[in-house]
Amino acid sequence: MARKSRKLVVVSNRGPYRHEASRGRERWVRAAGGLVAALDPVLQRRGGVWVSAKQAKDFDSVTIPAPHLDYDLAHVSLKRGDQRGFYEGVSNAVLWPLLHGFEPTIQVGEAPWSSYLDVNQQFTDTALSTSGPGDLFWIQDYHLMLVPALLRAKRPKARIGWFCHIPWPPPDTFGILPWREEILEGLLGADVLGFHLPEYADHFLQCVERFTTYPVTRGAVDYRNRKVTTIAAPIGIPVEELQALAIDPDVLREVERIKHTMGNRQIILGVDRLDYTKGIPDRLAAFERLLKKEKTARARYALIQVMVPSRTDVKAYSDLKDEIDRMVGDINGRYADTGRVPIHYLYRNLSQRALFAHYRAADVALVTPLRDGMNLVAHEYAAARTDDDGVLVLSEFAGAAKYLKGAVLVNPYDVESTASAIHRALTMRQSEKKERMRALRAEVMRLDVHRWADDYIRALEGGT
Ligand code: GDG
Repeated sequence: MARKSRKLVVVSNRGPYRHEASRGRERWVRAAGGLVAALDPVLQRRGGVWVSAKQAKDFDSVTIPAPHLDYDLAHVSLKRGDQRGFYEGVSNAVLWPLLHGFEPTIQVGEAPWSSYLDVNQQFTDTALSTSGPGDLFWIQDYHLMLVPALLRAKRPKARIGWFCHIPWPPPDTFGILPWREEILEGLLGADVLGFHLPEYADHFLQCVERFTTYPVTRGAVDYRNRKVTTIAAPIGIPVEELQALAIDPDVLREVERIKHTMGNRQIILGVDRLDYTKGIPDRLAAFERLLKKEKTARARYALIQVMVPSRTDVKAYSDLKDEIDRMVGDINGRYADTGRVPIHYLYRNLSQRALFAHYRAADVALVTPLRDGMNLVAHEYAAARTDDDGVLVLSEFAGAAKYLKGAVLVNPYDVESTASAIHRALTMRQSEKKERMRALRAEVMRLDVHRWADDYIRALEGGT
């Protein structure tokens, strides 16, 4: 594919790959998580540079040409104290729960706001040093909400975009933030602000109306002689590539192995980063409810829960891990038989091949977050099911629920009805399953990540 003339500069806290060198051997590790899953294939196709925080001690803060990548990596070296304050103290302890609407979890009191300012400045400096006039900046997510205005101060004519991978809450929730005006000013340095849902973009504009004096008209803000446009741009996955993976002969062999291991039980699958927004305890409670009310369930159904370690230094996350460990132990203790446990709990990062084998082996995928910007696991499950089999049980509070019409929608807070929905999915007629999965797959194809990126970049280039 022909490369566009304007270089794309993606800026995000977490980079796509980690470089590891030990005992003379080198390797690059790809980070798990929705942002990387979406943007890596886009940059592989289009080229450009990805600016992110240095993840390992042996990185230098210079652009590293990575020979097997079709784009460059540039790194920001953060001091340990800045990293803690910015990442753990502000981004994860305040902004993440705030933007997801988890108000009681927000720890705003002692939050080191100055680290957030400093780190956003450092990202800006690196982005400037790896780019030239005319390049396109695409800033990602809630860690870097001041970067658009900081870039604008140095490159007044640049085209700058920002994308919000998580929800944006209504003004009453956003207004909790002591730095609400600073954040809005930071974002208004951009030309285009992207959100997964029209609803999140509307909430953002309501916040601008409530907390600033800038006029808002038809999806845009009149900001100091510039127009800042908001767009709904639902993210997707690289469908073609992932479908091919799902039917790779090695993956299909692994599918058979998984099914064989689980005996004749139907498989229910959950795949999440460890996070309180993902609703894992509520999901376990719903599965337990099913085991309790359906007498034959323990002989017929098994849950495989894959949970990727995440933010393990943050207390809310280690507490959640303890809670989930206890619940799994408790449910397995009560419902296991010798040689057969109801919950298979994998606390680790699986290879993408193993992950897709699990999608393909699962009769039902449970994607039941309490709140989620989009949720790409839902998309991936549908992409893996080239056989039109399997049922997706999806929370109505995931952004994906607004688009993926073939799913069985649930309210994850309602344990009883979630248990019934799981049972319904497990016992659904083949014809209904096929019809739903076809609808789901058509929608996932429509939302392909390359189309998401093309649409966004077109909007970003639009103003020149
Ligand atoms: C944020 C928003 C939004 C998971 N386990 C393994 C593994 N994964 C990969 C999945 C998927 C990704 O991680 C998770 O993506 P999600 O979208 O579900 O969630 P977040 O990480 O919270 O992402 C979210 C997203 O940004 C994009 O805008 O959809 O709402 O919260 O791709 O496959 N990958 C591998 N092994 C695992 O065990 N290899």
